[in-house]
Amino acid sequence: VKVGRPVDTLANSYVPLPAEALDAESLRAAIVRKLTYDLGKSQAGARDRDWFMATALAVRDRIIDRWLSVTRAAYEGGQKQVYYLSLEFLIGRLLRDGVTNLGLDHLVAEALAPLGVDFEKVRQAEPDAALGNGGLGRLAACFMESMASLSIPAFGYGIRYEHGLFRQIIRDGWQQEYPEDWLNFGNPWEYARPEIAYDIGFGGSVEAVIVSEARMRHVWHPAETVQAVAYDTPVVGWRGEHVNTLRLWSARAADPLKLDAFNFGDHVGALADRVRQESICKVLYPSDESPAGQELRLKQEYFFASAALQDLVRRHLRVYGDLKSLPDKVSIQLNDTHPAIAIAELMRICVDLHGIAWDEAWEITQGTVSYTNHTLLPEALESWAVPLMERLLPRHMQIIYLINAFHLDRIRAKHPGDTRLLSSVSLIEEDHGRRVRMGHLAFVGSHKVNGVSALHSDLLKKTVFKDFHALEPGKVVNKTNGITFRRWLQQCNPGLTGLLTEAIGPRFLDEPEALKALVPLAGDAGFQAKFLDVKRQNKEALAALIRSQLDIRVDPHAMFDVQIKRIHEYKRQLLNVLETIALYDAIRSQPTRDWVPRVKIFAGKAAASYHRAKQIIKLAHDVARVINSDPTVRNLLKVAFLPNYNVSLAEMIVPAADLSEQISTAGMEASGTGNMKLGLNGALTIGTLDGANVEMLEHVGAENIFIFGMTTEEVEQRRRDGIQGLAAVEASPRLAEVLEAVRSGVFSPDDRNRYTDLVDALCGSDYFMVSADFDAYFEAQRDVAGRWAEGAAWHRSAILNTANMGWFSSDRTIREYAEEIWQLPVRK
Ligand code: HBZ
Repeated sequence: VKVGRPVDTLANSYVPLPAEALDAESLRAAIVRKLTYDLGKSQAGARDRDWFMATALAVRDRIIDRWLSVTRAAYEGGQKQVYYLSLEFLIGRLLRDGVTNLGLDHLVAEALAPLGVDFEKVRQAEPDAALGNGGLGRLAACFMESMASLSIPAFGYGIRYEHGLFRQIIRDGWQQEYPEDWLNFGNPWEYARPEIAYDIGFGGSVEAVIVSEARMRHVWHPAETVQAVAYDTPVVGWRGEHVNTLRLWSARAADPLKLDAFNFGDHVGALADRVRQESICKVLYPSDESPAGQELRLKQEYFFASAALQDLVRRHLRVYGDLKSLPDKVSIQLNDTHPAIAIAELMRICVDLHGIAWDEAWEITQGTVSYTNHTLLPEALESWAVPLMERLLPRHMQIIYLINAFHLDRIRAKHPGDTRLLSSVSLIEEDHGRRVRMGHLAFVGSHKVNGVSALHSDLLKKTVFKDFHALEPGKVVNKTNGITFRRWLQQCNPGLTGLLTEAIGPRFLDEPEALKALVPLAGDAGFQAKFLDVKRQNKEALAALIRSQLDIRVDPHAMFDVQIKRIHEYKRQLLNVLETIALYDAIRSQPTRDWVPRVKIFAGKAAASYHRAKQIIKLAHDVARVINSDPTVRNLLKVAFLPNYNVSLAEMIVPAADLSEQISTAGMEASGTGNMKLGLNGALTIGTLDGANVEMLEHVGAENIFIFGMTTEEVEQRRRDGIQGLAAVEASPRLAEVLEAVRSGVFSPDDRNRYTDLVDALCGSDYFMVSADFDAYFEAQRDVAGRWAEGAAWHRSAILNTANMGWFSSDRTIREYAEEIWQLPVRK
């Protein structure tokens, strides 16, 4: 019997699935069995959460056979394996992802309905797994999905944090952080593998054993060991053909308790070591683009990097017998420098544990490892104090010294006497107390280093890695980021997906660039009306959410102007808030003009210790309160800050956005990926020439994007010239008025000095060019309003954004990694 999904949803392949997966009744029976026998609940007493667990377990069963068989086939077939090492995987909810990739979405709803259970409610009962901060972590999640969809055998390695990114609560306009407990009710997607555990050492001493006259062997005797235990989550690719593994490590104390202390009545002391050791995987560091810097963070980094390497080395040895073939069979991708200690660890494994000569070990390491940089912000470049490294990882510190010595020898031989060059490329920074530069270690230990957009990769070569690039031209390459269209179009926007399928057929589901077939429809009034209708429905859903969360009524016919991302000065939410105030002033001074009604929507978290970012959140709330309660503004302007931004909230906002704010200071946003998600869902971008905006401009055409502001070079020049923000303020009566209102306490009558330091900074160095770019931004926003008022012209541009976003699929990105960095054949 031929089984599979109905042919009409298939573009060009026929994917067989197990027979029972196609039948709603047997799926229903399976769900009820899980509810009864795995959860011990009756149907009558089951809540949405229970139905979620039961449904997830039933769906999971349909993944396992494929998972086991493709994992086995990958070894047996001798295929190269990719290992993506990342301290963050911002995966969000997984049920809809699994269900749609298996083609079961309609079936699950059908299975649940007769039970009186609404799939949408069940879906929303899943906690949002926030094992990441922002872009870097979400990219890792998109890449995992794309690798599975392209049938690239891959493991993601990370940490199973008990508490993901904090829950953001806004009290009186201020952000407060509360712990997040995604694991409280169990996690149906993971398989605990208590038998897959590795010892991870810390501290202690290194013994040098003389093996022969010419050889010395180093033995590390750690003072303490913690076990890393594997938890596996299957990652299903599109159409369910391939399944990879996300393996997250949890810390387990080697000795659960000191029995003698316990017996002497010290019940707390008996557990102290255990609590300390297991604290390694307790919580995700909430710092985004600023290094956490503490000892626990370094422990996390080494903990998961070492576990990952032990695991992959063991797997490799089982099949191939020795480590010489590692570069041919394994690619290790470092997601920023957080796992960079893996370079020293792999050297230790090769040299100390397997007796491989240093030079050969170095070839193996460099041939296997590559590194992705995600930010140029100088304060984000990780470094660790040498004394801390010596204490925590004494053998690794020796290895790093040796790597550095050989590295500097090579350079000295080519550039004798160039002390500036030597100190610039040294792995050890000598100026501010001795520190290990993790970016330098990652660069030297990799065969390829990549940036995440064309502009960013270019800037890497000109700034942080300038000297390295001159020494090894060709090592820095570009891999412009992408997003998985399964989650960011098909799942989050079924209305648009249905319309696109009806209009251009289902080919784009497998080949994102086929969205180009929409281009001829962009000017078609009938299609525009349908496109608009889908957008309207998505906006109605978001309006309902805004109403229920914030008690603010917004008109779904108004322009939804959206800025959603981490709160950071360089991302310039402040610029957006100031423009909002200027618009408010303008509406009040000319109330009868034909203003375009707008809703300014913000969402994002600030790092807990980032005072200025929290102050910006407070300002957004102060401004929202004043504007939303001013009757003279009527419905022309509303401001809504949605709390607790996460992947699930993004999935609600992205399909409903009309305008996408991508307004970072030029040269500072490495790529951005929200820009791609919003563009794909038909939002027009207002943005600077920064990150991947530059490439979006090339793809969508200048008529369909609003580019404004200073270029990277102009920003650099203005900083060099030391031009103060005051110059821009004096030249702009509009900005002067806005800043005066903020400074004098118009928005903070309860504390008139609340924003004086903020305004001072904008008049002073204006490092992020908020004042300098203000007028250009204000003008660009008027162009936006003008286009909106034209109606059809806006819809045309919106459709062309969707049509031209195919290139920004993470499938394209992953193909490029596979071809250029991993040297791995990919099915076309
Ligand atoms: O990575 C982001 C970039 O800001 C964003 O432009 C890009 O699209 C995204 C994916 O490539 N970066 C991060 O999320 N985080 C960091 O870059 C980071 C770097 C060092 C740290 C912590 C975070 O110590």
